[in-house]
Amino acid sequence: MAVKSMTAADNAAAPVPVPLTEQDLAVADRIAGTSIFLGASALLIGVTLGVMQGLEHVGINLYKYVQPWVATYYHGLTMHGVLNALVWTTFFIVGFFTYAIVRSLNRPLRYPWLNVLGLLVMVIGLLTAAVPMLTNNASVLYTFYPPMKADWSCYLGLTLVVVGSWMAGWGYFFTLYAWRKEHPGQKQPFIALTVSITMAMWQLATLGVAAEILFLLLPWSLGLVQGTDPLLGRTLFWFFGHPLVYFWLLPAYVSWYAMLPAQTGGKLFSEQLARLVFWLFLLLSTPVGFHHQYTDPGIPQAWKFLHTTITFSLAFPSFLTAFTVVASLEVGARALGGKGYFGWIRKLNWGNPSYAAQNLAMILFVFGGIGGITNASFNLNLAVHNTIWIPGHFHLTVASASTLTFFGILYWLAPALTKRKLFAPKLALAQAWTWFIGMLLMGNALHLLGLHFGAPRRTMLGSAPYASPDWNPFLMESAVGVTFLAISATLLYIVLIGTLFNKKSDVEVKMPVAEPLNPSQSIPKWLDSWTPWVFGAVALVLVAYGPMLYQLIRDIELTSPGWRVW
Ligand code: HAS
Ligand code: CU
Repeated sequence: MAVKSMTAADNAAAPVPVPLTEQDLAVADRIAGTSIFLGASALLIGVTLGVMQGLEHVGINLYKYVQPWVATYYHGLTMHGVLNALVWTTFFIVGFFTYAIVRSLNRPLRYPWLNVLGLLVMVIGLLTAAVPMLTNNASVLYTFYPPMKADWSCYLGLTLVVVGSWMAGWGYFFTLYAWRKEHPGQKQPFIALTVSITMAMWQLATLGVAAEILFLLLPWSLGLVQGTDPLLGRTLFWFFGHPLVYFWLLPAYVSWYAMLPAQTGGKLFSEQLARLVFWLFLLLSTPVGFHHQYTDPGIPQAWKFLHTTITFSLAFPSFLTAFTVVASLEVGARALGGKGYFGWIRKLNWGNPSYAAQNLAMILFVFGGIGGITNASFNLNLAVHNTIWIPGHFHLTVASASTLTFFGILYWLAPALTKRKLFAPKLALAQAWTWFIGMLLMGNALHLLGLHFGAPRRTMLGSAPYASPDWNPFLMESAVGVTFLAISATLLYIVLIGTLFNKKSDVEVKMPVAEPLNPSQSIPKWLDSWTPWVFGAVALVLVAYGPMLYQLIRDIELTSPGWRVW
């Protein structure tokens, strides 16, 4: 059944659509610009620390130059993970989505104050968490596993960042809801829908970390209870931790499906498939957290196996994405005269930094994705878990598929927000390629170090007494990659700061929007309605987590004392 068309009666009852004025756009863009600016500032510190870590592994110790700001390797590693993986991503995504949803719906935010408040709460949270982190009172890494114990203000700050991002999501839901009332019977615009699905997934996922912090970590760090239960803490964390990675990925997918084809003359190959992909992510993203806990005792194998099975189902929408997005780009390249099985690839818009960055991100994700499937394979996981293979995996995913795509988005979004020309597009292109080469080298080296030698993750390898000389070629390969990344990050900030101060552009930069290849293709109702997917997602979480969580909570033992291991 296709989405029903509007009837005269529907139309008469519907509220009049609210027009989008320049002032409405200015409000949304100010939220977007502030959020992205803060995210990019966090990333600047985060990547600098990353370069220091990479060079430490080949014995170049830069930490002595940054005392006391970065007291130890682990102090730096914590800030690296939090600033890059949590702060940069969340602030960028909220900014990008706020910009995109009003354009997609051609309607102002329903409650702009809610989105402003959301950003404010995120900023207060960031500042609250920054104090203990900068002062080395929360060096518990970005996963903050108990029984390592941080200062309470760190947990509170992170909670506020999450609550602020919830508010941003509520702001989008109200806006989409208002649009639906005003447009009865019309299918929801693709970008607004996928932005909202991503945020709905995020609401469900973050319940895990909210419960972990509110019921376990905060009372414990405040001294209200004496001990904690690490297994319950980790379980609640990974309830959130896996869908967190899709919160990073889906904004990139929004761009790959709905924007990138337009940047190379392509069309969205199948809107039906694209919608199905996002609904599947809502359905399947959360009940898979045990694939991070294969080696945890106390969780029966059967539950781990169930999560393995759901994880493999969850790889399916990414396979669909590989097919649909590549087809969407190929349409464009062939229209420009591209020929042959692979010859068309040359006709893609490689000269445009925004396009090139995102296509390079996709290529790195092929390797990141394959590594993910390896990780998920229960017994193969034993060979790589807690080795530096895992940082190899996540630098090809969050630091490449997501982050390099976000850079590509910034190359049109920064000019759109600032109304200034992109500064030095050639440097931007060089930035994309150096990031690509850097991540390729570092990613390859870290995977091999983990797999062949069992080199551990979260470790100062440069001063590890057990490090064997056999590791050196790979550590060197990684250091060369890190050097490329350092150059790339420098170029990024030259381009971004240059754009901020560049002359005003006379050409207005707009959000690229890919047209569907087959506009007459109707969207079945089940691909446009929320109810089955939301209920399905909640039900699956109850089935896949409910009994285990019940058991862990029933048998809770708040006996583990807190550790300050730094
Ligand atoms: Fe993962 C650990 C499994 C995807 C991030 N993952 C991590 C950690 C992070 C992370 C941060 O099962 C470390 C957490 C920690 O600190 O402990 N991951 C998976 C699986 C997938 C996956 C099955 N991960 C991601 C994404 C991330 C991310 C996405 C961030 C954005 N991951 C795991 C597991 C662990 C794990 C275990 C725990 C390991 C352990 O032992 O601790 C899947 O979603 C991957 C599916 C993806 C694909 C690729 C599709 C390719 C596409 C591109 C097409 C482009 C083409 C090129 C063809 C199947 C869509 C076109 C070229 C042209 C020229 C046109
Ligand atoms: Cu995962």
